[in-house]
Amino acid sequence: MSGKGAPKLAVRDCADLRVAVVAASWHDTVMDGLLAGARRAADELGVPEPTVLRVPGSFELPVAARALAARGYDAVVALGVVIRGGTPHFDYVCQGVTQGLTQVSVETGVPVGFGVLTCDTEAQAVDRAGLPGSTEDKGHEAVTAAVATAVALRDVVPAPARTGGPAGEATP
Ligand code: DLZ
Repeated sequence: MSGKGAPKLAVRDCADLRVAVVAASWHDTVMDGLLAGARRAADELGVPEPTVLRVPGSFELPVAARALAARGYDAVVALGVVIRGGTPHFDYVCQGVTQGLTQVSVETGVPVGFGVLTCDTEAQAVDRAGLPGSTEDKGHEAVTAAVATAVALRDVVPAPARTGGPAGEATP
């Protein structure tokens, strides 16, 4: 994916939204950039400072996202970076995290921002991590997209109807 064609999102009336970030721990420098971008986006949007939950690797992101989505957060953002190695492991981790996060979002009705970089090289990841010299800022993008989606959903579907219970309580 090229990143060309990204929308300029104007997100309004989100100051009361609660945002949680789940972040993997592999690849320190890139993760620092993604987390900083996520916090910067929350600050620019005017949402309260996000809760941040660290997990070991990207494969653990879905279960953490699921737990937070069930605890009343209006938007959850997943951050991670997976770098291709010499075995098919990369494909399994990427597939697991992508499908897992999609499932969390669809099953709970809570938007999950996808800030997981899946790259061939570390240089590609650095270029997308919102670091000095990076061309893209995927942590920032993921928070903005999740909050924009939460606002869009709130405007058309009141929370209890969306979740089937008290705010944030996901019912199967
Ligand atoms: C095992 C593994 C490898 C090889 N590479 C990465 C990576 O590039 N990025 C990442 O977030 N996690 C990696 N992991 C760890 C897995 O995500 C997971 O934490 C372990 O398989 C334990 O479940």
